Formats: sequence, C-alpha cells, structure tokens
Amino acid sequence: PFPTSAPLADLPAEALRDDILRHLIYTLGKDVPHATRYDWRMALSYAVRDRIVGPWFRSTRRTWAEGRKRVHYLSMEFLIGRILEDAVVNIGLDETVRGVMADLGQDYRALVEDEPDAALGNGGLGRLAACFMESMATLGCPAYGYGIRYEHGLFRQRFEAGFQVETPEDWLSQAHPWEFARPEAAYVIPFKGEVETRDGRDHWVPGETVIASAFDTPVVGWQGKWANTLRLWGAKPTTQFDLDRFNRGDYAAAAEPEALARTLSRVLYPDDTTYQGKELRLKQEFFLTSAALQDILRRHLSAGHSLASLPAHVAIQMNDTHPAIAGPELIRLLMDDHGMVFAEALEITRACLGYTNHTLLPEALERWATFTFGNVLPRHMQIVERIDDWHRRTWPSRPHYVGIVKHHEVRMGELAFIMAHKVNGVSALHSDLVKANLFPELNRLHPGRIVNQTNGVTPRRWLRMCNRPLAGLITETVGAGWEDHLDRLRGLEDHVGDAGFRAAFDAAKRQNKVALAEWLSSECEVKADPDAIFDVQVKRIHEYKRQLLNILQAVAHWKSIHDNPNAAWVPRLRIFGGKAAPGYAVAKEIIHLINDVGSVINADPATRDLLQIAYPANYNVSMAERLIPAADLSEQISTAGKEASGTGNMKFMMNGAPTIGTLDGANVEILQEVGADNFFLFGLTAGEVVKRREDPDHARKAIEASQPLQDVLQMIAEGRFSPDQPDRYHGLVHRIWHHDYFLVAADFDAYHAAQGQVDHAYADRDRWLKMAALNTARSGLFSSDRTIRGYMDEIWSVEPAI
Ligand code: DL6
Repeated sequence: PFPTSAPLADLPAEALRDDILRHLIYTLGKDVPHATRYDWRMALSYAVRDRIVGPWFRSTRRTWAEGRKRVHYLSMEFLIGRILEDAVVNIGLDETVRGVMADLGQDYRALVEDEPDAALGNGGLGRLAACFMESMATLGCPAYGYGIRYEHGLFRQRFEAGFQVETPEDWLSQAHPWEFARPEAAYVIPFKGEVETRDGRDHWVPGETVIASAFDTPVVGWQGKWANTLRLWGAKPTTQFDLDRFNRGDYAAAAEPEALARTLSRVLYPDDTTYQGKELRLKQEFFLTSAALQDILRRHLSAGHSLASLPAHVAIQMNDTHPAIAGPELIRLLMDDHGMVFAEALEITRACLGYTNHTLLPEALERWATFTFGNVLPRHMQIVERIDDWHRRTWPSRPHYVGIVKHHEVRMGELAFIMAHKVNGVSALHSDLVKANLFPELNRLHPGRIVNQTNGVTPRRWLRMCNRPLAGLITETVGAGWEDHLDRLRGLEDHVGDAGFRAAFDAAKRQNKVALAEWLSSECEVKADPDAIFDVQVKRIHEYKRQLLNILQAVAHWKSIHDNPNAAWVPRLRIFGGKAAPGYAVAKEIIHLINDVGSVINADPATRDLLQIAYPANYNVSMAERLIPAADLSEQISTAGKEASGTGNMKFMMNGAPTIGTLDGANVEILQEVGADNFFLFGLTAGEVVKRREDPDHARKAIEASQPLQDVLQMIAEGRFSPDQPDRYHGLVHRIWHHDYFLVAADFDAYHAAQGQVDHAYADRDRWLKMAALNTARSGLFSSDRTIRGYMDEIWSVEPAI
C-alpha cells in the first residue's frame, strides 16, 4: 500500500498535520511544548519528504521496468541551496503547509529560513547542476546526479574592516533531513601503488584504498510527477580504526586511517578559477568518478543488460573537466574488471560520454603534472597514453599534435574532448569561442562534435518560489501553467501597454524592494530607499567579472553628484554580493575597495539620500533569492569573451530587471530576445577586446582620454577611501594604468555613459516599467527545461518518460 499514489496537491491538511506531529514525537522525540524551531523544521521536512517518496519510487520503478535510458550527471559541485521551500512549492503544498504551520503556532517563513544552504558548489557551474537536476525531474528525464557529500561546503564570508575573512561552513552539523544513507551502496576506490603485468594482462595493485558510501536525496520535479536521485558520496576508511594501536594508548595513530579517508569528502575545493596541483583535488575527482562509474555498471548489469549495450542505456555527462577521468576509468573497469579489449572499451566509453565546457580561462583548465597523475593513478596514466596514441594514429594532425599528454602534463580538456562523442559550450558565443580559440585543431579533426546548449535556470525556484508577488501577477495575467511552459510569459506582452498592468507590475517589484530594504538595514546597516534604483551585481568576485569597473563608476557617480548637486539625480542603491577565492589576492583587494568606498560614500551627508552602497556578506543561493526579485538593474559587465554564459543574468531578466551589460556569454542571446531598447549595452566586443590588447598602451590612452576616470583613480590613489592607510590602493591603481588585462579603463567611459542612460530611463516611470515587464515577458527561452530538452535530443538521446 505504500507509498500512496494520491495526487500530492490534494493532501488534506489534517493528514499533513498528523504527519508533522508524528515526526515531531516519534522521529525527533519531542513533545509540542518543548519543540524548538529546529524540531519543527525537521518534523515538517520529514513530513514533506514522505510525500516525495511516492513519485520517487514510481519514477525509479518505471525507468527500470521500461528499460529506459538514464542520464548520469557527474559534477564536483551541486549548489542546491535550501530544499524545504523548493520541495513544498514543487509538490503544490504551499498553501496547505502555510495553513497547517499557522495552526500549529509556527511561522513557516522562519522555519524556511532556519534551513542551512546546501552550499556544495562555488558558483555558476554548481548552481547550473542544481537547476538541471530540477528540470530533469520536471521533464521526466530519468537521471542520477553524482557528486560528493562535502562535510564543509563553500566557506562562510564575513568582513573585518572591509577585508574578506573565511570561516568553515558546517551545514552537516545538524541532521540533514532530505537524504537517505545507503551504506549498502559502497565501492572501493583505489589510489597509487603499481601496475603489474601477469599473464599478458595489466593488474593495478593499489597502494591505498578508501570506500565511497552513498547518500541519496530525491529531487522532485514540478507538480511531483517525477523524481530523480542526487547520489552524493561520502568517504570512509577501508580499515576501521586500529584496535592494537588504540589498546597501546596511541589514540591519534589509531584514528588516522579514518581521518585520512574522510579528508576526501571533507571540504569543497574553494576555487573555481585558479588551479593548483593539489593531489587531494585529483583524488577527490577520481573518488567521485570511480564511485559513480562502478555504480552505473552495477545497475546496468543487474538489469540483465550486456556491457556492449551500455550506450543504449547510459548517458554520462562530464560537468567540466573535473570528472574527465571518467574516460580512462570506464575503460579501466571494462578492461580490467570485465575482460574487454581496449578497442571495444574505448568505443563503448566514447558513445556514453559527453563533456560540457564552462570556461575559456586558461588558469581554470585543468592540467596535471604527469608525475602527480602517474603517482596517484598509475593505471590511468597507461590508459591515457594509449588513448593518446590511438588518437594520434587515427587523426594525424600537423604541424603539432594536439594531444592529451604534452610537456609532461596531462591536459584534461583535451582528454575530455577526445573521449566524448559530443562537447558543448554553454552559450552561442561561448560555443563559437570553444571552437575557434580553445580547441581549434580538435574541432577541425572532429567537425560537428562541438555543439551549443545555452544555459538556463529553473523558473520554479527563480521566479515562482522566490518572487511570489510577480508570480501571482503572471498567473492572474496569462493563466496557470507557465511554470513549466515558460514561453507563455510572452502573453504578458499584450498587457505591457495597459497602465493597470504596469501599476501592478510596479507594485510587485516595490513589495520586494521594501522587504529587501528592511533586510539590508538589519544585515549591513544601509538605509535603503525603496524608490531608489536597486542596481545589483552579485556573483563570484573575479577580475574578469569587473566588479572593479562598477565601483570605479560608483565613485565617478558620487563625484558628479557633488559637482552638480542641483541636477535631477535619481537615487541609487548599488548592491554587491559575492565571495573571492581565499587565495585570490587581487579579488580580495577589490572587495576591500568596495567596502572602503561604501563606508565613505554612505557616510557623506551631502549624497546620502542619492547614493548608497550595500555589500551584505556571505552571498549564497538564499541571498540571491532575496536580492534578485528586488533588483531594478542587472549588472553583467564582464570583459567580452570571458564569461562563458552567466545564469544570474537570466534570473534577473525573468524577475523584471533590465541588464546593463557587455556583449558576452548569454547576454548576447538576452539582448536578442529582449531587443536593444530594453537592454543597456556598452563596451568592446570579444573581437575588439583581442585587438585592443595588441596595443600595450591601451589603458594609459583610455585613462588620458577620460577626465572622470582620471579623477576617480586619483581619489583612490590619494587615499580618499582609505584615510587610515592612504597608499592602500597604490598597487591596484598602478595595475589599472599598466596591466589592465580586463580592459576596465578601455570600457570605463562607455559604462559611465550607459549608467547615465539608466538614470534617464528610470526617471520615465512608464518607459521603465515597460522595459522591466518586457524583460520578464521575453525570458521564456532561459528556462533550464529548454536547455535540458536540448541535451536530451542532441547529446544524450534520451526520451522523456512523462
Ligand atoms: O555554465 C555555468 C557557468 C557559466 O554560466 C559561467 O559563465 C561560467 O563562468 C561558469 N564556469 C565555471 C567554471 N569553473 N570551473 N572550472 O564555474 O559556468
């Protein structure tokens, strides 16, 4: 009889109430008078999770019974955020849950906010993986997500005197109610040791082993029609603690095997851009990949399928190069464990694998010293050389071979490319640049292998859940059902000319701005005026994303107000959010500058009502859910050619915030959809950027041609924003003059002018509201459902089950 197959949204309130109380008493062991907020949140979470188990079982059973092909999404990052509210919205229990919690005397919002973010990712790549999991469940695409169950997700950020300080994140310090431990799904993961040849075959004799043990989280799609599994691996020792040593009183040594093994799933690598040759990172990548592949093969074989039929049942997507060891590892498993010959193992592996590239930044493209790679994975080193040799002989290239092992390094991008049947970029521009600049020779040898799948975001979380006022208006205007048919937002266009609709759109935005203003005043002591333009740049802090350009222009803006106090200034609140990689000194200096500039500007009585700067610490998914619905302006100002796609840009657009941006990543497609009148475009194009850099004097020339920029740089250099240490930013200013690789100076004037156009447009309420509403109306293309359909058709060859 279990679980029930009754439609989820029809669940009677009494039944839910009983479930919550049952969990409170019997799962948590608390009675009502003594239950804390944590207890109520856990009881509610368990009660909601119970409801997801039904669709989860049914989905798994159907996939199994119908022998359906499954997708396996291998990713070192899943930036999930909170789960409770998302699950409640997706299974249609929002109203019921609110009512029941109110009856029980509990504030549902407070419970939602009590949940720690599952911060198992750094930024765009990890959040994309989370959106994809939700869209695959919504579309009924049978899928497993495979990742690592990091005990510590992305570090917490706080500011001390304006400087970023990192502290460990500890989301698992409380029980995690959404997962099911699966100790029976455990695999031995070997490392190091030697390869011996016996009876003409190679045998890897590992020097170390750990166990990968599974934890499953169901991921439910819109309206609970389908649910997939996110399977995260935790590391355990193969040998339990050493009793002999313990009995001899050597407690630290006795616990050593356990501590060493657990290191593998202890922390998320806190850097999404620079690459450091850390053995631990390579081990983590192999740990995830090997566990996932062993699991996939076990499931495939236990269904009675032959290994030769693997590609008919299994698609494996490598999310960036982090799991690129999947190629050699699958070959190893097929050859060494299942006796297959190399040629067949290679062919099967290539037919299963796809590779998504997410970055053109050379420092983010993984390369391992052959010494490290061969030491950690000696058998894979042999296999990589064999793949390289096969590729070199099959597709000779001139004048230089573009292979995997070169200059004593294993190049994971080339390995992933060669081992995948399809390679994709994440926006139209990015995919073109992947062809032209990243893999030109491999693209020539394998025409048609590189395809584009422009990113998307799930509208359930990023509109329906996080922006209830606007979601309500959309439903009233275009009817129900837009959440999984986002192209229906186009229906809003017919109403944009209607003053009543515009007023309602305005009211929804204002409601979000008032809520954000309140939060900001408690969070970072900024007095936010809801009538100001809420101008938001939230993302990882990186030179190429150019938060520096934003803060320099803020200084110019401040100076203009002083120079011209009687002009009709539009009040503006500039909001920043984002973390810098702990070892990225230049990005940390930019954070310091933003905070220093903010302290001076916010305290200036002459401009206080016209310009404020807010930088709430510890930007994460939950903070994005507050900021994005309240934004008026979306800052997407990367140096053209550097941002692979962006997904924040899509979330802002959906929530009715026009973009100020360069022709970079998916901005190009956003501009196409929304039209030039509804987008503040500025700056050099990707081609112009490359040309401009050929002039070694480009920055000096740009600065000398721009009085506003000269003034700004002088103020900063003189210590106007760092009176306690006037020379604090000498290095930063010097770099802009002499080493401005990301062309902050070259784009400054164009950005300054575009910001002027923003002020002008915002002052005309009707014009602004039309722009904002058209951004929402034309954002349908950026649903991750569209992206996943693209992957299903073009890369995975998987049919939806619903
Ligand atoms: O594709 C998701 C996301 C893009 O939207 C961003 O433009 C891109 O910067 C990001 N890439 C990474 C790369 N990290 N590594 N390696 O996060 O991917």
